[in-house]
Amino acid sequence: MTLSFPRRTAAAAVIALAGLLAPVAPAANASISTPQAVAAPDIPLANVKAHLTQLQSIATANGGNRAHGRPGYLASVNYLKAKLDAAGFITTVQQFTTSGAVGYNLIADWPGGDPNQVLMAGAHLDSVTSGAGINDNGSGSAGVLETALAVSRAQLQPTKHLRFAWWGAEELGLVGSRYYVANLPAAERAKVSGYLNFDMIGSPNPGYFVYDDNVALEKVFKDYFAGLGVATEIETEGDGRSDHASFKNVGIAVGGLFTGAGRTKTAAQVQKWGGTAGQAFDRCYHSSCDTTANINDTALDRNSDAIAHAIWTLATGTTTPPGDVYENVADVAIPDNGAAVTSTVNVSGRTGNAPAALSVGVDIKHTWRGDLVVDLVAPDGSAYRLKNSSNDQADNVIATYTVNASSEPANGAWKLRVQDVGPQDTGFIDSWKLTF
Ligand code: DTR
Ligand code: CA
Ligand code: ZN
Ligand code: ZN
Repeated sequence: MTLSFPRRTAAAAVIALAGLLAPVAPAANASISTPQAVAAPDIPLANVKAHLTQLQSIATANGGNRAHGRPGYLASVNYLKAKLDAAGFITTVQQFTTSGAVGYNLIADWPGGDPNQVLMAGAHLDSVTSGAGINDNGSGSAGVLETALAVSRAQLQPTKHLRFAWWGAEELGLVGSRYYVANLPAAERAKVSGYLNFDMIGSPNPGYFVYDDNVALEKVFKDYFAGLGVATEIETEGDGRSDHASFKNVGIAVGGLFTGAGRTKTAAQVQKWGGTAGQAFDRCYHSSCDTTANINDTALDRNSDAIAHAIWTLATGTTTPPGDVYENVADVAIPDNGAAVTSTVNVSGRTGNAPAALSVGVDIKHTWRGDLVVDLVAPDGSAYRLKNSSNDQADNVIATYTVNASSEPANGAWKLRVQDVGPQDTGFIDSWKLTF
């Protein structure tokens, strides 16, 4: 079937030709002077698990738990504080009393950043008395700790001021975080631009739940998981049941992640996440079996990396930047049922790696898109499948894909590769673009 497509005007053809000959500079609307979000590093799972091993040892050496008012809790505070002090944080231990015992909040400020824009991330460090509390909430504590240490390793100079916190006596009713917020002067409270909470992020039968209290913060996490190809659901098991509630109650924007507690995973959720239907997300919730054996490594790794993504994204850009667009508008004919063709975009002048959520905008004109296989090819040749062939008989592929390209250096020749693998239909690449 021969297809005639309205060809571009002569003027556009000149632009198209230019597109072939030279990289298109970032679109005019991209403001290079605006501090751009910097891509986060990978958070090593082994480091996070090493913290969990330490917390397990602390519990084992202190009556089997790390609960408020017990020696295991203060030993946990001292372990984290030593790590943070050695990494250059300004740490503060805030004392409070509840249920007849002294409790402790550990606060760690990273020097620098705008003191009037404070981004906070936190986790409760206490366990229940019945066990070591490794998933609840050693997992969140260790993920936040390792992200803070990654900030130090990177000597990050964020736009916002970063403050990390580990709360005492959450299990007694969010006591530590409530005490912190209640004793934060109103002028200081007003400077907190957001609080991110991480309570249970390594459940053994995990779900991927994102707090939906604030749309912008929720989007940061949803975009990250979309880049991994991991479906998420909004967190509904516990509005108000963790430390983010202390901040939300005074009007501070909150977000966070959760992998589930005592509720059971449905068959539909197993379809998207794997695991076991009809079984609790964490069968050892608040039990003595909440040990280092009660962790799903994939969930812990993904969520720890998501914490870092959120910190880097929210703290290093003044707003969500429009992104720098690199586009090629040259038409490239796609041979019917033939060899793959490519269209190149040259990226230069950037620092570090591409983002975990690299946006790939594609505009391909074709009358039987099921014939088409589409890949993004990174400068080093790594291919990322965007679209497989199918029996979809509709026209055109006009779509935006999100690719986790965080392992790829940003600069270089990126290619869109398209192959028509079925007979009797042809088309062309009309344009495509990368948005960083
Ligand atoms: N309150 C937490 C566990 C928990 C239950 N539901 C949610 C929802 C969101 C975060 C945490 C939780 C605890 O037992 O520590
Ligand atoms: Ca990781
Ligand atoms: Zn708990
Ligand atoms: Zn918890």
